[in-house]
Amino acid sequence: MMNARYELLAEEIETQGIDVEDVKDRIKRQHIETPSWGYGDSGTRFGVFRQPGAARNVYEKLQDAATVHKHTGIAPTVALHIPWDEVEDWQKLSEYAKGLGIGIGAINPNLFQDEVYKLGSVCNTDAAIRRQAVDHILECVDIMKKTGSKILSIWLADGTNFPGQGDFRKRKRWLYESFEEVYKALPDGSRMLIEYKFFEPAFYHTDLADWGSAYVMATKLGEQAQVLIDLGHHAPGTNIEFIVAWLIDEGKLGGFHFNCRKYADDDLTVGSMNPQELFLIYNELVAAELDPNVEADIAYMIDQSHNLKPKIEASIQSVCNLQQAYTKALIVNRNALAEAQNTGMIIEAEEILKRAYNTDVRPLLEQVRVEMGLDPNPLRAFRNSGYMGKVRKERVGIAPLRYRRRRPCS
Ligand code: PSV
Ligand code: MN
Repeated sequence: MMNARYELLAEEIETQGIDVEDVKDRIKRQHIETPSWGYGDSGTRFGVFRQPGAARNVYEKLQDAATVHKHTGIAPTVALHIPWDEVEDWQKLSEYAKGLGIGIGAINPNLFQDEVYKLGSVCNTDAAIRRQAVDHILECVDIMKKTGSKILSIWLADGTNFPGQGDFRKRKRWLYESFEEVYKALPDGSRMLIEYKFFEPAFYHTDLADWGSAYVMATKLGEQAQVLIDLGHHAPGTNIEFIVAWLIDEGKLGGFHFNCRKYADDDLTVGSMNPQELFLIYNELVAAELDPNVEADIAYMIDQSHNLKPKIEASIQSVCNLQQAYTKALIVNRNALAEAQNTGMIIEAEEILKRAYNTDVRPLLEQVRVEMGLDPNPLRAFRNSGYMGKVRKERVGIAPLRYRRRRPCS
């Protein structure tokens, strides 16, 4: 079934020499991973707000992730955080995910909540604590083997709060030693993604502060180590799309944590406030994707905990925002852009990007969804499905502490 709005848009895209069928194929192959921690009750350090029907354990989180995939068609994996999502039988959990039509994605160790990590994990001055941290990451490597996950995604809370508190060079060497041990244990064909963040919970320095420090570690470790960009982990004004381009060019961009920041590491919906920045990031990603000389394998993951919005709806909305940004980047007239860049036509270059960004791609996305056998409006379809009413009745009682994210409440 074709609609007139789609046909008009397809024609406009084709007149720029862009193959609409190719654009649609790429949209259908987009893969966004949602995080298990986006489905359980969570909050900020000021409090946790409960949502009736929120997932109480990892099995229910998988059910919700599968529901997001069912309505969007492009969210077939879910990231786990250990020990929040720890189970006795990993085989059983993988089978359960498979039965729901999804897979287990990245495994995220937790090196920040245990009492012993107060003064750091792999950068702690105490060798026994560093050992405990490495053992925990190795346990996560083991979980990768049991679940078939190909990605170990590491973020450290390590850092210091006061000048003189730590020896930067010593800490760097401890960090590398620990990562090296983990790297050697990685299963074949898997990757270790190193996530940086320049603040919080440490505010004087963090040991992996920026893409440069993550890049140094990933380069020293080898091919299986790459950098992960979390959109919430940069200083205001940072040109993230430039970082994206550089890391891709060095073969070191391994993955994303999508979210949206206004001030700091906010869990806001990706693209909710700065959709143009998201488009410019995707513009670099698509430029690389279409370049036959670039080899990149990038894991696109969301890192958002929804405290105020209904969780599943917020996940569907986030996935759709990413789909929209990707689509707009796919319809950039790249030949014309290269020509404008090569001839110093600054206004033309900017207008070419704006033309794509300002295009209402919704008719194209609706057409793609229909071709994928989906409802053209995923959010509406979810709301009409009766899923929330059903789980609200089934999911009574509070999740045990270990399943909750951020500040646990009593
Ligand atoms: C830290 O702020 C972070 O971005 C890391 O990715 C963690 O794993 C995640 O949030 C969950 O707290
Ligand atoms: Mn993150």
